[in-house]
Amino acid sequence: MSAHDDAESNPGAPVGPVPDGEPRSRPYRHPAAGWGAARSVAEVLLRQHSVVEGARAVKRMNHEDGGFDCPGCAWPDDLKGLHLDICENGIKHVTWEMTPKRVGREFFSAHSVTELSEWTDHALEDQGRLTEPMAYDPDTDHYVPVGWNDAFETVGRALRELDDPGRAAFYTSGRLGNEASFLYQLMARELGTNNLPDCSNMCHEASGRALTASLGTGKGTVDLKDWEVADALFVLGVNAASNAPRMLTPLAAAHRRGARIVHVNPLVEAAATRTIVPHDFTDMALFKATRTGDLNLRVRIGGDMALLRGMAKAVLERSANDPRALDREFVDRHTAGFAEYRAVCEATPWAEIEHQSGVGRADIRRAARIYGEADRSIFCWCLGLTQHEHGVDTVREIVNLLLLRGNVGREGAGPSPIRGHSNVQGNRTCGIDHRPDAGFLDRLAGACGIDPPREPGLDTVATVEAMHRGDVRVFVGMGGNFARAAPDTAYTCEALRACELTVHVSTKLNRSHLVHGRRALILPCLGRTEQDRQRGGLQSTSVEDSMSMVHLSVGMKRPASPHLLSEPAIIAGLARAALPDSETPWEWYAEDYDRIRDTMGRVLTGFEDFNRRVRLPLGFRIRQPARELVFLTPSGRAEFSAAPLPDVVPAAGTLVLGTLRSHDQWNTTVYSADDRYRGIENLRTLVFMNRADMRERGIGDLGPVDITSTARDGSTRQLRGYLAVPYDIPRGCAAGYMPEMNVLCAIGDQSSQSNQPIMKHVPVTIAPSAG
Ligand SMILES: Nc1nc2c(c(=O)[nH]1)N[C@H]1C(S)=C(S)[C@@H](COP(=O)(O)OP(=O)(O)OC[C@H]3O[C@@H](n4cnc5c(=O)[nH]c(N)nc54)[C@H](O)[C@@H]3O)O[C@H]1N2
Ligand SMILES: Nc1nc2c(c(=O)[nH]1)N[C@H]1C(S)=C(S)[C@@H](COP(=O)(O)OP(=O)(O)OC[C@H]3O[C@@H](n4cnc5c(=O)[nH]c(N)nc54)[C@H](O)[C@@H]3O)O[C@H]1N2
Ligand SMILES: [Mo]
Repeated sequence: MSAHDDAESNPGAPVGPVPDGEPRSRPYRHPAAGWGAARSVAEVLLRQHSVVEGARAVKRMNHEDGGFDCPGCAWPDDLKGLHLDICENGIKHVTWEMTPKRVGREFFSAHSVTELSEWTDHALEDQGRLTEPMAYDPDTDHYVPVGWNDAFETVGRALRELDDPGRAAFYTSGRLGNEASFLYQLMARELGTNNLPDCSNMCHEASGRALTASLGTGKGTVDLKDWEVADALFVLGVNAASNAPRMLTPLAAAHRRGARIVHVNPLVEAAATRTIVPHDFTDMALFKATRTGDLNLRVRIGGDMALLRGMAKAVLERSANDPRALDREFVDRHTAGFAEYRAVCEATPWAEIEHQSGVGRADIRRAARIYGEADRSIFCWCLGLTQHEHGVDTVREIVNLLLLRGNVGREGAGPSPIRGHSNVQGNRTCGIDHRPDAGFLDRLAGACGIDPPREPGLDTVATVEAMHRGDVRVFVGMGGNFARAAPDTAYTCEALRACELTVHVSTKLNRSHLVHGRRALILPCLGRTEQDRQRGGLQSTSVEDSMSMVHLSVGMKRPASPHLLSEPAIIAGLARAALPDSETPWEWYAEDYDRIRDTMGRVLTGFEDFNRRVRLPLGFRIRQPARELVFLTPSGRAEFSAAPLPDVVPAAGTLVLGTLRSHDQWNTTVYSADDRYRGIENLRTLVFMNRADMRERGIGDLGPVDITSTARDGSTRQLRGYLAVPYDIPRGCAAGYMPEMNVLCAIGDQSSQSNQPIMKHVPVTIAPSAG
């Protein structure tokens, strides 16, 4: 065993709640959503003692006439405002924030940090909302109350004392509103660093890089109106029923109007078969399910690029007899690199495509036929495609395929990445980016009178490594749960502990508060559901969804505690303390967010007249040049990419493991130990395996196993005593839950194309538990 063995790898305690029954696994045979979802919501409301208020809040969620944006996923709001645009997991998420439970100073004086470290992550968050700023006291090993001004001064002094601003890192989790994001990056850059790691480094970094290289636009080009008219929808590597449940509605609608839907996933997830449309109450009453899939391709983990290339090969083959198979005019007028791409498709043998994708050519041809018969196709994807070494090439392969039939820049067609956190896309738009482009920095300098640094900053993995080396001394986390979310739990925890100061702006207690630097602060903030009153009156913040719609979110609930500050106010306080002579009007900004928006309107492309447009019903859409056939690439055209296929087939005796979410969790927040759509009860420390792979290793149903990962540098990491669940997953593939399995993801194993940690392709061996 290496230094990373289990005792050190586990930061103290399990993530999920202590199950209240025996672990169980049985096939789930019902449609997605419907009454199972309704029951699950009722249970959550009851558990959080918030039936009346929770139900009232749900009615204010995602409403076009004001109301707050669901802090759940980034799926866009229903354009017509016809539906109560909500879902089971959004409701769970909101209720979790709105809980009446509180974590006050008495709680911290009753429990030392060492004691809390033994609690499960679930128990920590379940204590309720944080209520006042707390500072770590090393003498007593307790968090003790601290005033806001003292807290700001602690951070300010630590930042002022650094010999280089690059010794601080400012992490963002994707819930932060646009206005706060803008202030946050302004603070970092005025200090002199681009060290702005964010959760996007772990989810859609590959998508942004790929779309920028291919189309000159780092975002999807379609919106919900396009979803409503597409003839074919391809859904790759996303567990929609759990992670973007509002997508079930357009999927079902698409099927009803005759569109074809193809799912590509090693697992047949709940959204891939049929759903009871979540807010269609007649459907619910009649238990009437709508199909949401025509074809399921069970690709091997990492095999998507080969599958997509196979589809392209089939399209090209067909074009020999049927010229309409290829949109030659589009290719000639708008693209570059077609000849090379065609050559690489022709040169890739079917046998290799089948071997690498794990899908037979007849099925690939079937998918290609659906694509070829559709006038307008949309491809959407999430982490199943991005968290791989070759994530960028795979997303570019999607674009290749779209370009062949001119499926970019017109109605009902195009690439549609499914973003994760509710405002992760907005964070980037507003400057949370460790590799800012020069134009943005120039405009920032002009509008804000600062001299921003030009050299790239650190992303998430690089930040962990720099903290571990002692190069980064101050870590500020604006939301999120860095200790659990980042790869290589043991290493990341060591890195956080090596810091001089760790600061977390949070709504709830989590693991990252307990894995702290020499000094540490917890700064509690308002949640999105809460009223944000500043000197200038009641404030609203804006967010951007997966489809580039920017709109306002207004909290309606009384704050969880009178001592909470808003995120913009906290950033302003930190900035003033760190930059006492700054000419940026930090306090003035925090009094009225319209003022921040006015400045943003001068810096951000597409945000002209921001304050007026964001108040239009449903807000406004940021222009995507590629949608208008304007490609901001070096050639001025959409670029094909002719990358070679990677070898993703596991070596003999090994498996590849993908880490994923259960239905009952939000990233590192785990609500229960159940995973309804996968038929799991009372169990999170599991690994899904193909039955034949289990048999070959002498592993029985729910048998205990040890899972050992081998990193590129040869080091190994292990989880012991997990239970093997036989599952319908391709041979050679295995899957289990994040964040528990982050223990197995080596810090250095990141994609050379995007620097994204490779969280869906971890080489492992699995053997019956040594006991
Ligand atoms: N309720 C809820 N909603 C969420 C979240 C949550 O935790 N809970 N998290 C939010 C965030 S931040 C994000 S980024 C998104 C994440 O949303 P998802 O991307 O859906 O998240 P994962 O659970 O990681 O699931 C990845 C999916 O990819 C599949 N997969 C794994 N490997 C491969 C592969 O090689 N190829 C293909 N084609 N598929 C593969 C898995 O089987 C799974 O269905 O969801 C957001 N929404
Ligand atoms: N192995 C593996 N690891 C992964 C992934 C994977 O698929 N596999 N997915 C990665 C992805 S895509 C992501 S996005 C990351 C998620 O990483 P993070 O975004 O860092 O983690 P979350 O679990 O979403 O953060 C939860 C915490 O956010 C705080 N919070 C909640 N609401 C608010 C708010 O309104 N304001 C503030 N300031 N704080 C708030 C609460 O204190 C809560 O404890 O994990 C990544 N890690
Ligand atoms: Mo994410």
